[in-house]
Amino acid sequence: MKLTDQQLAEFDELGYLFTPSCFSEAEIQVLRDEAEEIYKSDRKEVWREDTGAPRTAFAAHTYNEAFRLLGSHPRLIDPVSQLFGEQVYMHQYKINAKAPFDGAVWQWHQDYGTWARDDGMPEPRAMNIAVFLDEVMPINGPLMFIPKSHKRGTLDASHDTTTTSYPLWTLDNDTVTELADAGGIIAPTGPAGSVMMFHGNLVHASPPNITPYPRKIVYLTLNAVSNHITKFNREDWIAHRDFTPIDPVSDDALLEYARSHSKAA
Ligand SMILES: O=C(O)CCC(=O)C(=O)O
Repeated sequence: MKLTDQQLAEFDELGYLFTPSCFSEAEIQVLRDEAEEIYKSDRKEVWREDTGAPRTAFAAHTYNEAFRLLGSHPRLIDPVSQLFGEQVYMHQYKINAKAPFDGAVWQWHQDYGTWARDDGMPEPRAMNIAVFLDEVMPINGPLMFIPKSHKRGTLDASHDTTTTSYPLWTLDNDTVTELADAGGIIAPTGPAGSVMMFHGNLVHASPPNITPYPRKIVYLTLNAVSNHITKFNREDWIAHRDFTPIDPVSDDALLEYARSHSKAA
C-alpha cells in the first residue's frame, strides 16, 4: 500500500491518517479470538487494570503466529517505511483491551515523550499504527486525538505512575486546553479492521469504557532502523532491542492463516 501525495500532505498537516476497513472481517476475527486467549493466560506480558481486567498484552508478535503476521503486514509496514524513507523495526507491540465496564483511562500524552525519556530514542521518527480489533464507537473508550498537535514538538510532561497500572508521561490540563482550543479533538470511529496511523508527537488519550462493548486495538510501534533506541531501562518485551528491519509478508498471509485457523474452519 503506497501513500499518495495527498495522503502524505494530509499526514503532514494533521498528524494522522485514518483508513476505515483496511483489513477484512475474516482477517480480524482470528486476531480477536487469539487476543482473548492471550488475555486469559498468566504471561508476564499481560498487564491488568486494578480490577484484574486485561489492560494490555505486550510483544504478542513474538509468541503468537497471527500477531506475528500482522506485525509484518505490508498494509502497515509499507506506509510507515515510505514516510520515514527507510526500513523500520518493531520498537513496541501492544494489544490494548479497554475491557467492558473495566477499561480505564489513558491520560493525555505523546508517545514520543515516553520513547525519548525512557528509551533514549533520538528523534520522533517512530510512530504507532493502530488496528481496531473491535468496532470502535463514540461510547466504548475511543482514542481521542488533537489534530496538528504534532507540530508543537515534544512538550513538557510529568510521569504519572498512579492513575492506572501503566506508567505514562502525561500532559497537564492547561497544555491540553490550549492545544484543543487550537486544533479541536477528534475520535475516529469505525468497524473492526480500521487502521489509524499517527505521528509520535500527536497528543492523544482515551476515556474509560463503562459500556458492555469491548474495544480492543493492536498497536505496532514502528521505528526507523537508524533511529534505534539508546537506553535500555524497560524490559526488552516492552521496548525491544532487536533492531532487525521488518521484511513484510505477502498481503494475503493473514487471510491464509485465518482460513486455516479460524474456529469455523
Ligand atoms: O489504547 C488506548 O486507549 C490508548 C493507548 C495509547 O494511548 C498508547 O498506547 O499510547
